[in-house]
Amino acid sequence: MLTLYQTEWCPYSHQVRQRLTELGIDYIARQVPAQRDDRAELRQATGADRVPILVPDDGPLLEGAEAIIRYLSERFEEPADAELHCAKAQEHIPGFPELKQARLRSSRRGAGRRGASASSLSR
Ligand SMILES: N[C@@H](CCC(=O)N[C@@H](CS)C(=O)NCC(=O)O)C(=O)O
Repeated sequence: MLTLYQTEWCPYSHQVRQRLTELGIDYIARQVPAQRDDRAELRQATGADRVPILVPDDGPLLEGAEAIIRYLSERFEEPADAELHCAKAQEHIPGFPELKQARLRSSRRGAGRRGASASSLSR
């Protein structure tokens, strides 16, 4: 199962969670302290102290929304209701400025995808 180090208030983490929702991927959310200086456990586990950080099952960790969203978009199939999740996000979260960024960052989806479905990789 994928592990995402994140905080609820972080807009970059929000972009990643939205993309995980669109792709139908289950994941473990790990909370981190609000202050960067207090993130010793995160530093020890990942070598980094900013969120978001994604730890895949089978490869090196990814840091930052752009790298994570690119990885997810290339690695996992786009489910039939991905666009609907996107539309619902726009409907329920007025503005949702992070969403636009997330869509831009996933624009490479389909290129180099390895053909595994979310369910086969995340369970
Ligand atoms: N370039 C990174 C930025 C990540 C970032 O700035 N995360 C903030 C939270 S929104 C953070 O962890 N800041 C810790 C700090 O600087 O104290 C990305 O796109 O994900």
